[in-house]
Amino acid sequence: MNKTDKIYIAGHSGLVGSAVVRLLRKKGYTNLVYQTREDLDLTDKTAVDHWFVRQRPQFVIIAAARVGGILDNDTHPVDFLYQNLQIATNIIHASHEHKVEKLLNLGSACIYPKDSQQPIREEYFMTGKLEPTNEAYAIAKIAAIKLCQAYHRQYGDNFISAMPTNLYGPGDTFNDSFAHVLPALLHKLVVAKETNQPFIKVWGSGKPRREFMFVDDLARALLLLMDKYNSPEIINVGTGEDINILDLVEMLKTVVGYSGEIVLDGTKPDGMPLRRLDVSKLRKLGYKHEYTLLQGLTETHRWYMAHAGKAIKEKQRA
Ligand code: GFB
Repeated sequence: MNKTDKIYIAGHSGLVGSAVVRLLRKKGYTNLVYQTREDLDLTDKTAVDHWFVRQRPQFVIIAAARVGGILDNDTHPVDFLYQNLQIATNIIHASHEHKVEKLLNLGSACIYPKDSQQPIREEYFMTGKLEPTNEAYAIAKIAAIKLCQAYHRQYGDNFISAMPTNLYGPGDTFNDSFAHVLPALLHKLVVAKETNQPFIKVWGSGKPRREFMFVDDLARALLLLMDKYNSPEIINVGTGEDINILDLVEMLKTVVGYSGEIVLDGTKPDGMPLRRLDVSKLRKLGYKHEYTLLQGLTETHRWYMAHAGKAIKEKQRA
């Protein structure tokens, strides 16, 4: 991509999209286009088509999706399946119709089978049953990957798909019930500290292992893929390092400065027992993440404290 090429970032205000926009701007890309949710409903095919007619982007990065943590996925399978299918099919089809030079489709590590051998290599895709708690989201992401591959096969379109691991960082959604584990726990710990609660609840057994990537590291990987990767085959994006949930809580307690107890809530699901990506394909392209988990957590905590004062005060009043 050249610095003046027109690049459309779908989902520019979310965790991933905002990191991509930050990095593109920092690198001097001047022709970025995006639209707020109020002004462009990505689940509306006609609206998406009109947007492409007007804007004619040369490059497209799909960071837009209906996302959420394990309970949100489990409780709202229709939203996760239907909305994500619509968003992906509308943007991918419009990108073909309007001759986009290259499209990057963002998948998810949850597309891999529940009982995948670790670390998870790209070729394990479609070789086994999915984790039920996030099956709806995974099916929508799998459909988007297959659609990109179909456009490549039938028309030669350069539509690539990256599979990121669990992401976190500035701009994430922080709340108790529907957020992903890392922002949910960060939020719970800060509130517990501010309100002198003696314990916080951690869902499930605390034993599942996850691989967490700081979102600015993801953005660097995505730009590298836009420059260097031109295959319809999926490619993993992660750190290659995982941690169990209880150890993550201990790190977060240190970062936040909370010394209360941890109580396990066994009524909540564990989800996939293990999930660590094999990132050797990405490494061969010359990529290595920069943030350690501790650095990423510290940075995310700093951002959260600067932005979440209102939420904490509301909690204190409740
Ligand atoms: O991040 P998370 O919500 O989803 O939860 P997944 C990861 C693990 O953390 C699970 C545990 O074992 C949870 O039981 N956990 C402990 C908690 N305490 C909490 C808490 O307070 N909140 C949350 N949310 N979890 C997601 C999918 O799966 O992975 C998405 O739901 C997406 O669709 C993403 O695919 C990559 O990591 O299990």
